[in-house]
Amino acid sequence: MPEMNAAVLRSADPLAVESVELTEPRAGEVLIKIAACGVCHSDLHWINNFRNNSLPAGIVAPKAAILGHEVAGIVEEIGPGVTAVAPGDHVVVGFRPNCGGNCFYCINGTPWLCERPDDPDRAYTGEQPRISQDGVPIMQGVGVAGFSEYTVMPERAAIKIRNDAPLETVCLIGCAVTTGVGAVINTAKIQSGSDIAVIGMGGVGLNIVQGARLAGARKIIAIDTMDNKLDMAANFGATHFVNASEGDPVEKARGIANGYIDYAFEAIGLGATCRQAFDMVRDGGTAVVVGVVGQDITVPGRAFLREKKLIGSFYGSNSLQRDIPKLVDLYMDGKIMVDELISKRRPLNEINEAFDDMLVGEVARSVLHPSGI
Ligand code: CXF
Ligand code: ZN
Repeated sequence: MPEMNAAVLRSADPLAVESVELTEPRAGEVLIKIAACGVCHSDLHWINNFRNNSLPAGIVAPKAAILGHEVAGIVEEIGPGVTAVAPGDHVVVGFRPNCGGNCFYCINGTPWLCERPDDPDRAYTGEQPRISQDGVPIMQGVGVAGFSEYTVMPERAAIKIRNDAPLETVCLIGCAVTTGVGAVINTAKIQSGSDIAVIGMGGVGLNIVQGARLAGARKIIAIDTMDNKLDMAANFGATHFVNASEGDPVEKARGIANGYIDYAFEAIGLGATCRQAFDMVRDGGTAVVVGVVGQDITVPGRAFLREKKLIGSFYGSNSLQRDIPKLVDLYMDGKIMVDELISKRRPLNEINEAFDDMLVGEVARSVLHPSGI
């Protein structure tokens, strides 16, 4: 069994780079050498949940986990029967692969909700790892184990991209870009000329902003408590700015759009900010929850008499095989910005510093370079 380095999470601080073992790719799987992995807020949620023993229902926390799900790399080896990619192909990894037509959701054109009937051991959503240490399995967080030199994934998660695209940048298309741009284009399907608001200018929020620009929104109102993040939003296409620590953001945003915000996107993951998104949209308007919300969301029932809508968006309602190569092309054509999301690059052994930066709100995204390619 090949050995590699990976940043391993255990219940005590800090994460540590350790040697672990990886299985050879089985039928339908590929081994990917990881060039770059973005550090996402969901990884931090995972760390907190892991330490508080509050992982999603049904997941039993093992002793250790490897996080990281915003990955680009090069296919090194393929298992029996693989046809989608070949060794040497450049890939962006989709963290929630779909079965491609064997479940209710894929048959009905909603592959981002795939139930993975072909993955009975739930190998790629973290429960059944392909990585171990001294024979003891290590959980793979969201399923990709991107904070490692290599990962093993099903071929349908390894999305082949053009090989002139810089892996060190397009890794962000594995999560933040797809989630944010997709929320606007695929989930909300906003009409051009819409007035929209976005709450939270992290990696996902900035991508919602640029998705709205791409879709031809008129007013794009960026909302955050930090001025440095609002400055970044201007670069991504926001037209108006609300510092939520100075007065009521609902009132301010509504004032900017004369009371008629068509769509408000929540990209933080708090019940209170979801409520703000719902309150600020006009009658008939839509609040889109993009953040990962662990709490209940309470909204006034009477608003539904005015046809207000509250909807969810998961992974940008994306179809990996269609949307990832498309987003790479949009980036290569200069139509979406990705380099500007990356505030810092670090080697794998600086992973704790990357999380420290995230906590103080200093970076939109840090990118780790686990294998030196
Ligand atoms: C998350 C969404 C909830 C499951 C884990 C991944 N998305 C992006 O970070
Ligand atoms: Zn993510």
